[in-house]
Amino acid sequence: MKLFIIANRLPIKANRNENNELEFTRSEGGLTTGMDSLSMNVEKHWIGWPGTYTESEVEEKLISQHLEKFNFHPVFLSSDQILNYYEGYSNSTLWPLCHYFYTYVEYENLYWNTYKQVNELFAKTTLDLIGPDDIIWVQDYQLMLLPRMIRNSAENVSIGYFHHIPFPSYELFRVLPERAELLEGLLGADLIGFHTHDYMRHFVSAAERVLDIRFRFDQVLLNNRIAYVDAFPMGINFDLYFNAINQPVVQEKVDAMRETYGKHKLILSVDRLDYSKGILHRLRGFAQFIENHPEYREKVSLAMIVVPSRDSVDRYAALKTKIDETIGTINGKYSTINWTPVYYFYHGFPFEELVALYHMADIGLVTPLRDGMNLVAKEYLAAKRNKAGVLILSEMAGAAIELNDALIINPNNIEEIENAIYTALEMPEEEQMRRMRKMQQSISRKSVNKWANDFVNELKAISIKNEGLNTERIDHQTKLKIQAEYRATKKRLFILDYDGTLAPFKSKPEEAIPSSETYRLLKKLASDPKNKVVISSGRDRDTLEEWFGNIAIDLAAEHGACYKEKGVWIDNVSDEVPWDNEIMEIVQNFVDKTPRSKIEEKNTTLVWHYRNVDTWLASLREQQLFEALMIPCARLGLQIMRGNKIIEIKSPLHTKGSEARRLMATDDFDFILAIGDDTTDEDTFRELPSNAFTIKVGSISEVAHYSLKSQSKVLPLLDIISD
Ligand code: GDG
Repeated sequence: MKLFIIANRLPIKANRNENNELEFTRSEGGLTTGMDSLSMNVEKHWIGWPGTYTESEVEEKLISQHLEKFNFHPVFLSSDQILNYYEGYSNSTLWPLCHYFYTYVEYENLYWNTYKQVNELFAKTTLDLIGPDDIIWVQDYQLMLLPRMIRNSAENVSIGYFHHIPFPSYELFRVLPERAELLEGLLGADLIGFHTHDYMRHFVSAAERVLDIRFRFDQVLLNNRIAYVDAFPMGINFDLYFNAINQPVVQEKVDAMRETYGKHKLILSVDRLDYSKGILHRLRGFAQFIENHPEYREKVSLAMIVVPSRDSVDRYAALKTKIDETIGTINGKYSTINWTPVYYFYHGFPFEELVALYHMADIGLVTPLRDGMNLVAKEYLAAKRNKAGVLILSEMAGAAIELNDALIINPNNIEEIENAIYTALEMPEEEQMRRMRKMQQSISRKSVNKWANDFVNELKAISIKNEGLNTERIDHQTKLKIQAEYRATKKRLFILDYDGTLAPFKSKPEEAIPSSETYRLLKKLASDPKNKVVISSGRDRDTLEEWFGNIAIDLAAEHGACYKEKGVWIDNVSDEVPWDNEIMEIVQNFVDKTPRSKIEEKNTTLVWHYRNVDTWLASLREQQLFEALMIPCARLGLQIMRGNKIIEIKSPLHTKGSEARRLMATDDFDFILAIGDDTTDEDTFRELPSNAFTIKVGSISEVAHYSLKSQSKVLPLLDIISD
């Protein structure tokens, strides 16, 4: 078993140096640390872009050969692909949307087409490498289509996906023209992880509404595979930051910085250049603080590290200019001979210097307008070994859910930032230490190691569950076994459901007319005198008679309220409809207030159909209707049944189960086969003896012995076994 981690970038960068030789630089991000610490004994492989362009196949080969020694598998991309897939669809469409910067979203067909193309390239590389027992873990929004693409060619492989940025609410996500493809793409995974429960909730609601599927809390049944969603808040390598100050080189840096900054209090902020990080809000908050608190002038400075990122994208370049200007204005206005209010660094720092700054800073100021998690906040806390300090943290960062001993602010309120800086500066050291220790305890337990282990362990457990589901399907051996029994027996009973079984389930029931293949097969079965063939359906008598009246089979309409045997229709119940005006009015009222739902009146059953209703509204109305009907139906002794996108109100005297009982009593059958897709068919399965072949179509059932993956497999199955 191998673990494949698939991310946009490999944790290594290939480059040509001045002498035109290939050079490789490792980058040890949080993800690499998390993966390295997986407790399970598994061979790890990475798939991703190596960070360089090359047109030469020879060079590609050279790079691949070098990287493969470390189990790194490169996906080579052209500069156009990076422009349109990475800077384009990923960073100019998905990124602003997921961070609620709605007006920044760019819609370009070229972006989307390249995004699909690059995801396909990743899929191809992956499929060439993986075996059936391997685990695949896809990382982040650049590869949202990948889980489905892999699943399409490797049905049973175990796939996880983690979304590192926020998942927006449905109302926002729906604006994307490609929303359905993206959600479908993610649902190719067995486990979809987010940093917080809120993102998870948003994803579930978007998937339900866009794809018309229904989750049971954290899981959804898709084609005999259950996909799960869960929250895994990502942590950091706590020990690395906590122990850093013990390294002499870090201590030296701290001492040197002390010299530079004198006795000033130091506020620190660290981010990649991004509009989601609230950098301008932070500067305004700090400026307002020094304006309104002159007593702190010359006593506190803000050290702001901005790591260059995506600055070839116009919007980022514009942000950079604005930051430069704002800092210029603040420093121009408030600087003195002895004091610079804002120290600004537009470059990355080596780890030792960054951690020294974390350790030294009196305040960590983290003010994103939206942030999936924000690891800087956690790193700042971890670097404070026996050292006081206050974290000011935006409530819009995923980390705010865990770090409630920070000073939590809303970055859109500049006054809150100003006040929090004041509170932090005035906070007694004892209280600082108390809050710090509590948060350190929490982040040391929830490290990045735990994050990676939790995710992979859950993914493995899900794969085992999904494997279990798959083994219940009918394989070739089972088909032969049924066929052998068929041949060896003389009195056979077939109980066949119609909609979703003999015919595909249609949103408009009148469109589900029998195909010529259905007729051919029914006639084939009926032509053997040893067979008794019954279509047992919820449909009304007239429809069944119209479709099948001319074939020598039996029929049971409206769940057995009436049935046709040897060419004669027999009523099981009186002609009178069992419901009254009150019930009719209730259902009618629900039709009126639920767009796209409808009522169907059969002889003995009243049906409320909601197949075409928005999923969220449908589940609300279904529950409300169920409750509204309970008392009136109890008064009349009626049964309320939840079916496939319907609620039925009917007499409890006849069900598909009672019909099965009746059929069983008509002869001494030595071969029974029942097949159906709905919960009502489970009533049939329940009544049959244990040696009957009971087959559920489309999903797994606790009652049926076998399952078929889809309706399209039903007719071929019946054909084979009756040969
Ligand atoms: C995305 C999501 C989510 C920064 N400057 C320097 C430096 N860094 C390192 C930090 C930290 C990382 O970069 C930044 O991580 P964040 O989590 O703060 O933010 P994003 O880059 O936007 O990450 C985010 C994350 O994915 C994980 O899921 O938390 O919400 O947007 O580790 O230390 N490292 C060094 N020098 C620097 O100057 N050495």
